[in-house]
Amino acid sequence: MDDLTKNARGDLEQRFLRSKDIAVAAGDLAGRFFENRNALKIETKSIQDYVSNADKEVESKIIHTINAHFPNDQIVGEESGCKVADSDYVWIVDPIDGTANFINGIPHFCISIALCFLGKVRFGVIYDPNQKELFDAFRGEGAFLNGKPIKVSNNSDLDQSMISCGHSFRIKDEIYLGVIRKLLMASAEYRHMGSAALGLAHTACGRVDGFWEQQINSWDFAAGQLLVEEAGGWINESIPGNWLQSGSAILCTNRHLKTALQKITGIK
Ligand code: LIP
Repeated sequence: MDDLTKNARGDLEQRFLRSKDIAVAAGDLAGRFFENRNALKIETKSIQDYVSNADKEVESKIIHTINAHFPNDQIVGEESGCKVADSDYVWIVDPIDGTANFINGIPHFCISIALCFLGKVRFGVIYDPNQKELFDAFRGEGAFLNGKPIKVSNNSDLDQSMISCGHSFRIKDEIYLGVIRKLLMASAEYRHMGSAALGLAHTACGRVDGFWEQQINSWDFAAGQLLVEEAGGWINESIPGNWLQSGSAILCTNRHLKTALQKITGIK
């Protein structure tokens, strides 16, 4: 954290502490909507890409709370786009990551909140309301699950690995199928779970040995990328400079499987 003044660090710490409360409160609200799924109003954004009134109302609650405490901060939300004018502090919010799971009644989704300061992600928080699991990381200070330190796996054998993968219909099928085939040929297990943020969080705590998706939005990975880094993992250096707007391909893993997974996915 040597590029921060004492005041900036204090301001970030204040936001970090508040972000955990925001994520848990948002997760509890999402959970209430989840219990009352039959009442959801669902819209289709594109092929197999949905949004419900739950996504919008959870995001609105998150934005309202951030604005109340930090009125001059900028907010980038999946459902509402960009709020407020330019600010050194930019919040990146996915109110329900795993929306397709959510609307189908599959209890695998989360709230993902990250903060950028001067263009660098400084902290990330991911809350899974179904498991009551709060993942968090403050840059330079490690990654945690419900307050306990977490680390990526130590597995160095693909034929004993499990890789979390994601896919959207924004990407050509053969790209996804090609990577899955190569994983299977290497005797690697894969899981397609429907939430990039949880795929990154589970990589950070070693439940899976890595996460790959060919193209995801910034709000899907902003928090999880820092969790993986702070848990001793590796994440692709090819994330573009305009990732906040354009999203990115994402590959992350432990240090042992990096080269093998780079070769399988073609992501550096
Ligand atoms: C989802 C990601 C997932 C991806 C889906 C979708 P959402 O985010 O977490 O990895 O494959 O296409 O983008 O839309 O549920 O917030």
